[in-house]
Amino acid sequence: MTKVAIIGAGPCGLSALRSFEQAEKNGEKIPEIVCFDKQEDWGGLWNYSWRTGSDQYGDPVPNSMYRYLWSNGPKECLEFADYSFDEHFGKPIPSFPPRAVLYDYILGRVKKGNIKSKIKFNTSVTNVSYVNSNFEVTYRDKKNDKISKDIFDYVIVSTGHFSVPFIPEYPGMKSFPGRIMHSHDFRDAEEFRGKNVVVLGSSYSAEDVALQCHKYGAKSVTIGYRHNPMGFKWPKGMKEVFHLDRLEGNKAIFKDGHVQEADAVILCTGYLHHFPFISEDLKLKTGNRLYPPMLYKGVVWQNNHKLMYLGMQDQFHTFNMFDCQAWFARDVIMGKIKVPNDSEIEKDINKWVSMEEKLENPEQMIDFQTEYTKELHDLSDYPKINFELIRKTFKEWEHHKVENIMTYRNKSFASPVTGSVGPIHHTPWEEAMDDSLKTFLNK
Ligand code: FAD
Ligand code: NA7
Repeated sequence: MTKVAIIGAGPCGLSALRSFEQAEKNGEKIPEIVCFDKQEDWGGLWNYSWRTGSDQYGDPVPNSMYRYLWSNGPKECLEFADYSFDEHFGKPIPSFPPRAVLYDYILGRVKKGNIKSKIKFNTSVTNVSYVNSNFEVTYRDKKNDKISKDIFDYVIVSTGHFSVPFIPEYPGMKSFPGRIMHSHDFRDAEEFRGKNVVVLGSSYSAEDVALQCHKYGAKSVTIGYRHNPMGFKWPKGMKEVFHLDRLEGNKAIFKDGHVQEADAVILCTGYLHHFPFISEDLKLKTGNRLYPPMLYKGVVWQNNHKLMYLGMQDQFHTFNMFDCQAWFARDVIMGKIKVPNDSEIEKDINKWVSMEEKLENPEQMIDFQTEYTKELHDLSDYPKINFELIRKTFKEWEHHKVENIMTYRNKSFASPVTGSVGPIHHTPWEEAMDDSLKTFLNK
């Protein structure tokens, strides 16, 4: 019997498990599946952990999410086609839920069947190599400190790429008297109440960590961008300045001459695609981009079609794109989709990569990833979902952010699955301090 290893039980790994479950429900004979996750429970980054550094077994903690994290995009854009928010919550809910609500939704879809029984928790995959036309997968049962090896026909890598921080060094860091940390270790903005905070970076983490610190009472927040500023209309107490030059004592000195006293520096400098467990010939090497190279349809490893990567793109689209990838991977594995010859594959990858390299602004990037997801969607029986509405919603969301970065999360959108419109939330985001599911769902 064909054996498939799925590495990671975050949203991507769960999409893969769900895709096989759906095929089985349709009466198809599915391969034997073993999923490995190094955490003690499922949900990937959405499974909040207070831990930073390493866990009780000496393994690096993958989690990068923090308290008070509200979705940074409309939930309608990530909705599962086969499991709507209305179905899970029994009613329409507002468009920007906090982490706990999305976590509940992700798990709702996979809890009912026997998916969980296929996952080995507390199990780190430590090596994947291709030997004699099979994959050898080595894994460590962390609780019992036991190493085992199994043979698989296919491997799906769904280990995420926002877990291993990229940590640069600036002059003066060694003698800085305050705290220096990466956003990967950020857990609770309350820690920075009354403090002068310097945030480095100009992408999603910089934007959100800076806003969180401001919202939960930081004295000042200064964001240092390296190339382009985010350029939002920041509220009083926040500003954006050009590139950190050095730290001198507790002062942050920027290249535009700006000097800021700092109690803490938070490096929102992104993450590494880091796969220390995969042999060199199978390892994806890429920065955080919308179309990583060497992946046919963004999924199948160019040099070995039995190896798949899910969710390795930079992301506008998330959960439903992961689903489209998973359904595609499943159909390749089950022989329903034939991978073309090498030159066709190369042509297809080059086409997408060269389009990606020409993208100039967020609207074009949204269009690009929507086209990519739509193309994948058409290749499998993943249920119908209105990608044109998702495209429109993403673009409106971008405009709302430019209009007012403090209020974009108070807007509501229509579901691409059921058409129902999310109600306006009872508390504007700026005043909503409690991120629990109970408070969010209460009238
Ligand atoms: P992950 O969620 O990272 O899951 C990967 C899993 O693989 C983990 O459970 C990990 O334990 C496991 N794993 C890793 N290595 C191994 C190994 N060697 N052996 C065994 N198991 C392993 N997306 C949104 O749609 N909306 C948001 O609001 C949003 N906010 C975000 C905020 C932050 C701070 C971050 C970092 C990301 C955010 N994202 C958001 C994007 C996020 O990447 C996706 O939502 C999603 O979690 C990606 O799923 P994944 O399965 O690819 O990876
Ligand atoms: P991203 O989106 O990969 O962005 C990384 C940011 O880090 C980007 O703005 C980079 O600036 C910046 N960067 C990288 N190196 C440096 C140095 N040396 N100095 C200053 N700035 C630097 O990662 P995020 O963590 O923001 O987002 C990841 C996910 O988390 C995302 O999906 C969200 O949903 C939440 P550049 O643009 O190259 O000038």
